[in-house]
Amino acid sequence: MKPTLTAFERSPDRGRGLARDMRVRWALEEVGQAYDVRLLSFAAMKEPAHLALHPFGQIPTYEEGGLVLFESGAIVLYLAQQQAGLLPDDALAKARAVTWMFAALNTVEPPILELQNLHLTERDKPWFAQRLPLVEARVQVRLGELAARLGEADWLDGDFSAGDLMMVSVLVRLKASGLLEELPTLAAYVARGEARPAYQRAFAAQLAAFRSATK
Ligand code: GTB
Repeated sequence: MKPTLTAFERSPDRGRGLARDMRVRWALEEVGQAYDVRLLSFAAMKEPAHLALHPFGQIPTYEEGGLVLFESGAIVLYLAQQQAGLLPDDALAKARAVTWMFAALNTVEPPILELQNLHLTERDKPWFAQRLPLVEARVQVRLGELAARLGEADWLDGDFSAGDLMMVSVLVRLKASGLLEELPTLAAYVARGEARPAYQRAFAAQLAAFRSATK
């Protein structure tokens, strides 16, 4: 059964692949699962039909037969558990890959979100200039720790896994900040993720959706 994903009709990132449907699209491409996409306006996301799928009125959601999932992490984990290609077979290696997924979502993404929200909503506030270096420093601490663990390896724990998919998805949100470039091994890690054919296909699909909505 072909699953259906929801995504922004007109992503505020203008097709730069920063919205959270991108990580699900990437996972679907990695496991070779064809999918449909239902594009939603901001208004439609808050209507009862969508709230029945997503209690917080957000994207992405994932529908497959009678199954409805929300939360990009849960969706990627489900896909990785159902189909080969994103989690190792060995139980302990699998647990470590899942740990990296949680690390991406719970430890690395929050300070990155804080930085993005600061830029988005507090740029005109009198405290912005004082707060910016503090928030950037919190991101830099996490990036430094992550770079130390990655070392010279290609991926976080052996072969590419859903842990790397999630970590790269979180780190790409920093591209405009210049902070990634301070750590060349992390910048190269993100570039390796983006160079994967599955990432490229997912990126192209979400960009095409944005372009067709805005032409
Ligand atoms: N924890 C949830 C998950 O991982 O699925 C978070 C989902 C979420 O935040 N969805 C956002 C959303 O639906 C879109 S991705 N927002 C609308 C709302 O809450 O009303 C977040 C996002 C939005 C825009 C950009 N951008 O423009 O760069 C990047 C990321």
